[in-house]
Amino acid sequence: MQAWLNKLSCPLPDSLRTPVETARFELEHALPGIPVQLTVAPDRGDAWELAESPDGWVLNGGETGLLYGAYRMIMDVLSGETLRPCATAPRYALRMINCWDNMDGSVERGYAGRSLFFEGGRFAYQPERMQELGRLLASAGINVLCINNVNVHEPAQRLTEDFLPALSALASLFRAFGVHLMISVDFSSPLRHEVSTADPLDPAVQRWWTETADRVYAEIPDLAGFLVKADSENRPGPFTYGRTHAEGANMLARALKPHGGVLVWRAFVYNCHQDWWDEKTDRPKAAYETYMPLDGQFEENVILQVKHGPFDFQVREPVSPLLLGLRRTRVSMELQLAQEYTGQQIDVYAMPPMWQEIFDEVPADRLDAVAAVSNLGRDANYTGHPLAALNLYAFGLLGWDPEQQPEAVIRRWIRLTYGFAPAQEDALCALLLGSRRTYEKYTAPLGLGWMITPHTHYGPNPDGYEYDAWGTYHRANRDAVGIDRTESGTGYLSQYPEDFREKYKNPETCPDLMLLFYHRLPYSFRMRDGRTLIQRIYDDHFEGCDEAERMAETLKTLPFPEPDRQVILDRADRQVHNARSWRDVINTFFFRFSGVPDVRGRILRP
Ligand code: GCV
Repeated sequence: MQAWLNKLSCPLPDSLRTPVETARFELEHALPGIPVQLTVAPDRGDAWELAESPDGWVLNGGETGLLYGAYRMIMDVLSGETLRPCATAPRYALRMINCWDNMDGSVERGYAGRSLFFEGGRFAYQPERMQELGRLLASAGINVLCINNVNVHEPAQRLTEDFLPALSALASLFRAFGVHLMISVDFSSPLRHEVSTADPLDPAVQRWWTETADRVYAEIPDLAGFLVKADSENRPGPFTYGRTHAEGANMLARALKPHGGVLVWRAFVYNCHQDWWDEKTDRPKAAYETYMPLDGQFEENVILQVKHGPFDFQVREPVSPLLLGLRRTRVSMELQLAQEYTGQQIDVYAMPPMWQEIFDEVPADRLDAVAAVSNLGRDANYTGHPLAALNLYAFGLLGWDPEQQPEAVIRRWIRLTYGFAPAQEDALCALLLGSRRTYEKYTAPLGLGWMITPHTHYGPNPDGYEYDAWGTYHRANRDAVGIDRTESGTGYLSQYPEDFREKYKNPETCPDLMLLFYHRLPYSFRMRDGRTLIQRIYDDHFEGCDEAERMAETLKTLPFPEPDRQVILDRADRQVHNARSWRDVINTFFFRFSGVPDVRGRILRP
């Protein structure tokens, strides 16, 4: 079972070494009746062009371009579209998947089984599955795969001698699909190799990293680079030595530079030991405060990777002010396919509508790269929930061209994956398009986020993080809820450009769905449609739960093939259970605090 390419049943031979060989093989086997001449233009990279000739088609492109073009032709034909001459190049040079896989085989925030790459502290993978994965990634235009967790644990932390040959063998499987591997490294690694410090300005540390990069690149010359999580959630980093993140990142970048590697440095830095009494510190401000003063100080092969929102992949967050502010730094925007806070691949949650909102806010020329935390695992269908494969596919397509409309992407995925009749395709498409909004309605209200069960992050717990150290407070009491993030409050909003501030600063005009992100409001606050804030919260939760119930009914009517059908229906039942639990817990929480009954007399627990 290969998600959207399940119609391409031809197994891939071991002999494939280059993207051009793979392009040729795939075209010959998937489109045997369509003559396609491949012409390589090495300098064109990922770009490609398709033209008609008297004998058929001519596909011209860089080596990887030909592969992307071949998959596009195949998917056009498989999804019933007519081949047309066209030319295209990706908007972002790096389209990266970040796996949070540990070498013991577990996956941090993984909801699709154990690691595809590791088990028992070693590399352990099925070569055929790696080829299938290469095919899936390349067909979606994804070109970088970081295989290990940003929280680097042993033995990856050590970069041991046997790590590199195994990494090299894996890299050669993905090479045929134009997918470059990347590895997460631990900033304190030198300390594990008899260097007494990890201070980035210490010559012994610099030497250690240079030699390490030389060793790594001797084995894997086309490694994309290193990914680093530093000074974040208790990971080591330059702050220990009184150095800035530019000093830390640049030291590593210089070691990679002779090899053409990039250093991806994550900007997920905040105080995770906050005192909940402290009302001055506001976690969403942290990344901007840390990195804006460093804009322009990074080496040119450093890419700063910024989560799309200022918190951490909540259902609704504003776009990170850092993404709008940085001008002289190369930037990657990080999305999360793993549904950590969005239903854990049990609840249906199609991401393209959410991403469209994000891409609309970030000027296209601000980004060099996009990255997404993986939703992959060893489950037969790769993504746990068969419908979650849409998110992987859509990430690749939008990383190539962020202007593609969610509906078009979703329809194309349905056609490739299930080939339903038009009415069924319409029903599934509508369900997927609405799934994020539904999920949003039955979980934490109006931009508040975070009312989840601590640590596992599935299911409701309104006070789960309220008296904790993670900086994620709603501060609900009997009169009001939310945090004032305008200039009269924490000042977060002043990290944005003027037009953005104007849009959100006034609760009377702030878009409803962001209201409680920016404002602290009494339950009696009048929404623009005349309802009170508390009534809006109740209504959304009743509505969201009703919608989840209807989604489950719709899913039952659709002719999914087995084994997908069974998995989808089981998970739909669990989603309904989850939605009812959220509705009841959140509504009860607010009812108990406010004492305000539902105007429609629906039952709330006293
Ligand atoms: C990999 C959140 C997640 C962590 C994750 C972290 C990150 O805090 O809960 O599991 O760690 O984000 O993005 O680094």
